[in-house]
Amino acid sequence: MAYRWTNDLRRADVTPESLWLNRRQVIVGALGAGALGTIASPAMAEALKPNSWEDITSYNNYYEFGTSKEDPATNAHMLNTSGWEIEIDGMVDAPGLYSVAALTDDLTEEERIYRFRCVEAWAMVVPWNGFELKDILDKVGVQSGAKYVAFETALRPDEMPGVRYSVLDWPYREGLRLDEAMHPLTMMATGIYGKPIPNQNGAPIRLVVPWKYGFKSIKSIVRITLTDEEPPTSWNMSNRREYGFYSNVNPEVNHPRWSQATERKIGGGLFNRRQPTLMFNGYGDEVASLYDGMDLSKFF
Ligand SMILES: Nc1nc2c(c(=O)[nH]1)N[C@H]1C(S)=C(S)[C@@H](COP(=O)(O)O)O[C@H]1N2
Ligand SMILES: [Mo]
Repeated sequence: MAYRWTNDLRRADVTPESLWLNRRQVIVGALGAGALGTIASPAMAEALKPNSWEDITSYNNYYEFGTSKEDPATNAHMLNTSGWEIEIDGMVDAPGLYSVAALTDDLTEEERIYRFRCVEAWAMVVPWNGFELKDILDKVGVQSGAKYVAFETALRPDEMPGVRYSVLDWPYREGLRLDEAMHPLTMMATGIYGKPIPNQNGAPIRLVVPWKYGFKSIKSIVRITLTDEEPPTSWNMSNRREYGFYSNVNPEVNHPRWSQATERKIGGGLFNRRQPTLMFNGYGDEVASLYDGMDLSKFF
């Protein structure tokens, strides 16, 4: 991938005022050409406005702390994130146990405002702070035979009350194809709204892949493994009919129990309406080419 993605969606751009002026290209980039018809509507402005800190940190999915949306905010303080280390192994030149600081110290932290879409058909807009995953992987040297990246969340029964229930096969595991992992949109986030990322959102470091359903964005990562085989992932292991490896946001492929055609943004004000879900969550211009020639109803 030769280019670095630049974030042109900034907080000031998503106020209704600036929308009506000249931020057409921002909207096109964020929502796709299909949205042009409704560009100057308050509903569109609402759909692009970052969610409040309160929304982002009190309505979470982090099953290690319980399965209801309020559980992580109540329980995640139990996780001790000090001295956090990530094991990086498999097909890399420099495998080892790395502190977060060692992996990120010489990288420039960026803010990127991403739309986030959960498989349950709700959405948020989050201003993340963090780094491109690619910059971290480049540091350890990905070997030429590697084709996938596997991730694991910490598994600490003493600090995670939810893991005594076998709702998922712990530790929480996720994976990406190597080209997805190296894509400039793929981030390792360490902050939100310029503050350290709260525990319920995946402290101290979590993945963010904005064109995929939220569950791919694995939290509190302790292990990254480069491999030449598609790695097992927690949701696919728990229900392979409902959750595929790719899990790209796709309004045309429904989850067996929910339509994926529309979404509702969490919080929001007067103009918050159900919106059509966009292919690849609106990031199609950047990522559609990764899937050229693939049948996305088969590789869902
Ligand atoms: N370790 C871990 N990571 C996880 C989850 C989880 O249960 N455990 N839930 C996923 C799901 S389903 C979603 S929608 C997002 C939610 O991220 P947020 O709480 O920051 O909005 O985290 C994802 N990452
Ligand atoms: Mo989710």
